[in-house]
Amino acid sequence: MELKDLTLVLAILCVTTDAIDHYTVVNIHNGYNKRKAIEKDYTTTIIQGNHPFDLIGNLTSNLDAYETRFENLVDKLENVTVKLDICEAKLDQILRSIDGNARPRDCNEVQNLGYTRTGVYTIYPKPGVKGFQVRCDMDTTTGGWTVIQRRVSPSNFFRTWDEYKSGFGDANENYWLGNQAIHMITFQGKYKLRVDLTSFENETAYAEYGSFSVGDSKSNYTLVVGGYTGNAGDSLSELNHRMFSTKDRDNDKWANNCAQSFTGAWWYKDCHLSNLNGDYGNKNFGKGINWYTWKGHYTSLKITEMKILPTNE
Ligand SMILES: [Ca+2]
Repeated sequence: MELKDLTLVLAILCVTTDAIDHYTVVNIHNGYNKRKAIEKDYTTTIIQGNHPFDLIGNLTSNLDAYETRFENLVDKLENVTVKLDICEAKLDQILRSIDGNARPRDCNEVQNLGYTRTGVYTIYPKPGVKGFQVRCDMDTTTGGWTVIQRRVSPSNFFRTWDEYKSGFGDANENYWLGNQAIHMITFQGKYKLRVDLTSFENETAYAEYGSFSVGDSKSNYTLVVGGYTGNAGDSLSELNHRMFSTKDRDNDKWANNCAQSFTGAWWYKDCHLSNLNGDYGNKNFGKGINWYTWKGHYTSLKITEMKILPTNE
């Protein structure tokens, strides 16, 4: 190639390159313009409120509102919880006051109130009558037994009419509940009697009577008893319809005073097959704590308990 030709080629190349550069610059310029247009478009839509960013903004503010409402609900729920706690405390107080004001008429009702431990409780056999303490046997058979007599150690039961009327002793140790109280309890419903006996050899036996009641003071606390079952033998039914006697009040069928002669107090006839209020440990004929059909008249028993339970009949 001659120099003239080479010059021509270079000239063409230069023109082309320039043309390319110019094209590039134009394209860049167009791109810039397009970007500006898009920006302008964005700015317009944001001002008009239609932009997705604005929707997010709306959602955010809605979310804030919901959060506030949720916080209010949580506050209200906390208030309700506090009020519910107050209600629960009041209900508990009411239930306890009902329990405290409950007036069980006997140990069976004491048991029904939920007290299941053998021990001393207060019962109210009659409306308006001041309560008094009794021993409740919650362990024998079904539990709920109202203990009316108890001998567990040397103890003086050779007492007067008035003492037997109102009762004496300690319900946790040796005691007679009292003829007036026994009358009140056994006249508020139908009761059965259970007699639990223990010898000094620690043998045990019992006698149960399907019906048992004690009349009022005018009847001299007449015994009504019947329906024997058990393994100690029946040493009480023979005294059915007998009046109570003490050393100072002779209501028996004997010429002399049974209570005085046999150092006790009982529903003596002429005189007895049983003498549970007799002289503790006395082995003389008929003077000790006797249950004739089990241990005869010469054996004084170590432990005795007389207890009553309402019957469904
Ligand atoms: Ca007599």
